[in-house]
Amino acid sequence: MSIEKSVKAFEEAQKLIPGGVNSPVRAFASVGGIPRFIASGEGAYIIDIDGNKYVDYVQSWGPLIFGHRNEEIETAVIEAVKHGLSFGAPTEAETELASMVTNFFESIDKVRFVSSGTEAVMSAIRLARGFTGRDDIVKFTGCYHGHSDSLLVQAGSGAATFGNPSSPGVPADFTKHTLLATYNDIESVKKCFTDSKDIACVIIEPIAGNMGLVPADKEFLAELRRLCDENGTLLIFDEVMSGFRASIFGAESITGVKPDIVTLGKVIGGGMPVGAFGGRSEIMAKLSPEGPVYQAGTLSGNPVAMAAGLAALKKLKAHARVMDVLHGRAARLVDGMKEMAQKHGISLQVDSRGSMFGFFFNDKPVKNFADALTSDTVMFAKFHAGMLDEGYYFACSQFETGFISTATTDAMIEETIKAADRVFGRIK
Ligand code: KE4
Repeated sequence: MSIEKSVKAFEEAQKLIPGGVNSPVRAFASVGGIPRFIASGEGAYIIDIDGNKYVDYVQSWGPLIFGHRNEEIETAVIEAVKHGLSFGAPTEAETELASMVTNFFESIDKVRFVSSGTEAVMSAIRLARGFTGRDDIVKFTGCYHGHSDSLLVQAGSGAATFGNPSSPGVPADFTKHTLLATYNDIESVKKCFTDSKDIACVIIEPIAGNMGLVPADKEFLAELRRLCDENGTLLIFDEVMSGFRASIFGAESITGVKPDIVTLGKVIGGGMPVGAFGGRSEIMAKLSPEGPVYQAGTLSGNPVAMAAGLAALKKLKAHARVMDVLHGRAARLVDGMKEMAQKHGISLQVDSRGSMFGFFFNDKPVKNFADALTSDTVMFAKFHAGMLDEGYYFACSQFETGFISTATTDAMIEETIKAADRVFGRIK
């Protein structure tokens, strides 16, 4: 497989764009090798600028549940473009998409659209602080909620729950209100509530996808809900990735735990830049211009992006059983990969939720970020490179999640498993 055009394109890009990419994970830093520069997508495939074709299990990190260049979404976008790109004024498309989101998510009475998941989460936290009048927030190590300052936090020293900045450029003052807990560990959350009586919200990925795929235990989430209720703290489910990927009715429909605010992104934009946050009417009423909590955006609710999101959600509504089909395929993929790994004496932990799947090169189950970090990232990198050579495009980090689209056929899944067999045989 020749990738000489990507090699040259990467050299050129690095002269003008930091790291040659507009989002760090794309640079292949954790797996090595040269990121493929993509020329086009078609259904389940992406084609790079050297003409190599890959079955795409990244799907733009989640948005493309119907694969690349889905006809209905493409038609809707082209139709919207013919009326203009942006008005900075309300359009009925925003109300229509809001109606779809609130109908799918029982916990959402009202919703505000923004242009990214980061913006959705940043705004949701400000809203939670404004609604409760409190300053502190709790997040979990291993969960990623976008790159707003107060969420770029790493564990502090020792048993301290208050975190430190995880990135230069974030003043300690900006993270001093952020407490860190351990995923699936309710005692660590109780400690946060002991250390602070001023917690506005707890934010969690109920189905974590940014440490690899690590779903929260139902009992843990139920306890989390109880703790938040006891302390007058809001519970935020960050479903930017899992929303409409694990279930079309949200993690609440799987876990039975109802959040106060939900953040969304990816699928609801159909591949265009859209984020959203929503919740109970009394909470959303605090948001400007109805209430005092300020939030704004030039391209929020952009009509072309709304058209793409609407087409995607209309398709999901029309084919409600699609998630069962995708879940079956995701489960088959990871079960097949586990079987092939075992055949070659390789330990692989696998899991799937709806159209999301994950695997760890690890001999123990992964329940939190510390567990995830014990995975064999060297083996992951060899697997990733081997599968690329076989024509399969997996997420370029052990700490990411894979995705199945409606364009990913059963036959492709079987061929992927066979390719994994060959690659495991070469890297063991
Ligand atoms: P964006 O700002 O990237 O649209 O969304 C941030 C975000 C918020 N919450 C969750 C649960 C997320 O997964 C994300 C973004 N996900 C990553 C994938 N790990 C996007 C890929 C990237 O950073 O390039």
